[in-house]
Amino acid sequence: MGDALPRNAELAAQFDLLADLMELEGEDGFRIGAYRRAAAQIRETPSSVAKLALEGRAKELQGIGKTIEEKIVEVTRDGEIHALSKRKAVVPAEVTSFMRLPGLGPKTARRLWKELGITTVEQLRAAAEAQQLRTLGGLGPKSEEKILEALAKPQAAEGPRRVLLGNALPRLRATVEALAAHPAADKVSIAGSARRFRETVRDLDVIATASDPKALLDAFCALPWVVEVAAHGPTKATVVSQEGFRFDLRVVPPESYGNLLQHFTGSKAHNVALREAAVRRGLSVSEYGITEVESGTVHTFATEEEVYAFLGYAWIAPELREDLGELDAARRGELPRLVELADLRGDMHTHTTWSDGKDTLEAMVARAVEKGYEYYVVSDHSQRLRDGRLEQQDAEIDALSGRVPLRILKGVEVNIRANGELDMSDDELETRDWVVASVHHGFDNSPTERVLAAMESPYVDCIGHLTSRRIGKRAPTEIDVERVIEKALETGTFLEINSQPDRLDLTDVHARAAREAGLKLLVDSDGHQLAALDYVELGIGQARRAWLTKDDVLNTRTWKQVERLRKRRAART
Ligand code: DGT
Ligand code: CA
Ligand code: CA
Ligand code: ZN
Repeated sequence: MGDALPRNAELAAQFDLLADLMELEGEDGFRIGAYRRAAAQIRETPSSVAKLALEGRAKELQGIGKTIEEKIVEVTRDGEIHALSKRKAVVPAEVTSFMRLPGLGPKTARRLWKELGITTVEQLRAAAEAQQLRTLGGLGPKSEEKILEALAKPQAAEGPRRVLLGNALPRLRATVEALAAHPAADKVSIAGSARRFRETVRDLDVIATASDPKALLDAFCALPWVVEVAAHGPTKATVVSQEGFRFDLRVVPPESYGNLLQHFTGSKAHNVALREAAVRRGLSVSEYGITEVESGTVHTFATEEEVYAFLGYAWIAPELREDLGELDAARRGELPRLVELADLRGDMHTHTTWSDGKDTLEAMVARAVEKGYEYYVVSDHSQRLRDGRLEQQDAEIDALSGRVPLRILKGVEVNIRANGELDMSDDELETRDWVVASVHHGFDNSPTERVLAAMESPYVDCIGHLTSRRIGKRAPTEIDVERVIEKALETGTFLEINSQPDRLDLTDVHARAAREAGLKLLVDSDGHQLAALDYVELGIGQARRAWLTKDDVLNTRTWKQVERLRKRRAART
C-alpha cells in the first residue's frame, strides 16, 4: 500500500481550506463556490481523484475543470495546492481555526483579525472575556459566551474527525459484502456506532467468524479501496479507505459470536450499565462470555438474543443501546416496536430540476415507484416556481400522473422569511396538496418566532429541517424546540426528520421529545437526486434512535389517512 498519491479526503480538505481562506481574505465570487463544489465532488468520488488527475481524466467529473485538475496535480507533485500555500503564508494559522468555532464563519473571523487585530486563540479568549467582541457589529454578549464555551472544551478546534454515517455507509456495506463473499468467512456483521445508526462515526467496526481468520484478515487488508494498513494482527486489523474512513475488523470464535457482537456494538455507556446490573446479580460480563462469579462457570452464546435473554432482557435493537432507559424497558418487556424502513408508504419532501434538484421530475418519480411508494410529494423551492412555473410544473405532474402506479402530490417547499411570513401567496399555497415550510436564510434571526408564525398558517403542513444544522458545518440555531412541539400539536402542523446525512434534523433527542409529547413526525429524504431518495434509511435510523414506532411516523400511513390527520384549510374541507 505504498501508494503515495494524496487521498480524496486530503484533496477535498485542501480545496475547502482554500475556499475558506479566500473568504477570510474578503474575496467572494464564483471561484469560492467552485472550490467547495469540487471538494464535495472529490469526497464523493469512489476512486482516486489524484490518479484520475494525473491521467488527465479528473475533468470528466462534474464540477471539476481544467484549473481544478491542475491544482490536484500540484498536490500530487508538491503536497499542496500552490494557491493554498501562498494564502497560508498570509493568514495567521490560528485565525483559520476561528472559523470552526460556533457562530463564527470566515467573514467574522476576518473582522476579528482585521478590525480587532486578533490573531491567536489566546487573544480571542482574552477579548471575549474582556467583553470586547461586542464592539464588532453582529457580535453580542451571547456570541462571547458561546466562543468562551467552545474554547473551554478540549479539542475545540481540532477534535478527532468523525465522519457522516451517510457518507461512510456505502463503503461499509461494500466491505461487509466483500468479506461475506470470501470463502474463509462465516458470519460478518457491522458493529459499533454504525450499527447503532449514530449520525457520525469515528471508525467503522466489523466483526466476523471465519474458518481461516488469517486469510480473511489478509483479504480485508487487500481490499481495492484500502490505501493504508494501520494495524494487522492475528485476530484484528485496522485499515484506511481511499476516502479516509477507518475500518476495524475483528475475527472472533463462533461460539462467542453473540457475546462479541453485543460487546462491539456498544455503546460503551450501554455496556457499562449492562455490566453493572449483571454484577449485582453475581454475573461478570465480558466480550468473551458471561461468568457466574461464585462458580466460575462461563457461558458463551452464538447470538445476541441469547446474551440478552440470559441476563433477563428482551433483545434490544442496536439503535436504542445508549443507556437511555432501554435496559429497564427491556427487562420489563416494554420496549417499543420500532418503525422500519419498509413501513414508509411515501416521501413527503423531495426536489427536482424544477428547482435545485439534479434529476428530473419523471426520473425521481420513477425511482419512487421502484421504491414501492404509494405516494410522493414533489416539493420544489418556492422561489424557483414564480412567473407561471408553478402551473407549468403542475401540468407536467398531471401529464405524468396517469402513467405511473403512484400518486404524485403537488407540494412546495416555501421559505420562511426573516419576518416569519411565507414567500408564496395564500392563493398559490391553497393549490398545494402538501406544504413544507423551512428557514433557509437568516438562521439565527429569531428562528423560534418565525417558525411559530409559519405554523399559524392554515396551509403549512410541515416544518422542514427545524434547526437548520449542517453537521460539521453549521451549528443548530437556538430554536426553542419545546415551544415548537407545543405549537405543532396546537396547530396540527407536523415536524420532519430530514434524512440528509448532514442534517438529520430533528435530532434523535428532539424526535424523542416530540414523540413523548404525542406529536407524529415524518421521515423525509429531502432528496435532490435519485440516489438521495435512499437517505430515508438514515432518517429511519434516527427515528428508531428516538424510540419511534410505526404509529409515530405519519408517512407510514396511506395518503387517505394522512389527509384525515392533517390540519384543515378553509378551501379543502
Ligand atoms: P465511534 O467509533 O466513536 O463512532 O463509536 P463506537 O461505539 O463504534 O466506539 P468504538 O469503535 O471505540 O468501540 C466499539 C464498541 O466497543 C463500543 O461501542 C463499545 C465497545 N467498547 C469500546 N470501548 C469500551 C470500553 O471501554 N468499555 C466497554 N464496556 N465497551 C467498550
Ligand atoms: Ca466505531
Ligand atoms: Ca473501533
Ligand atoms: Zn428541501
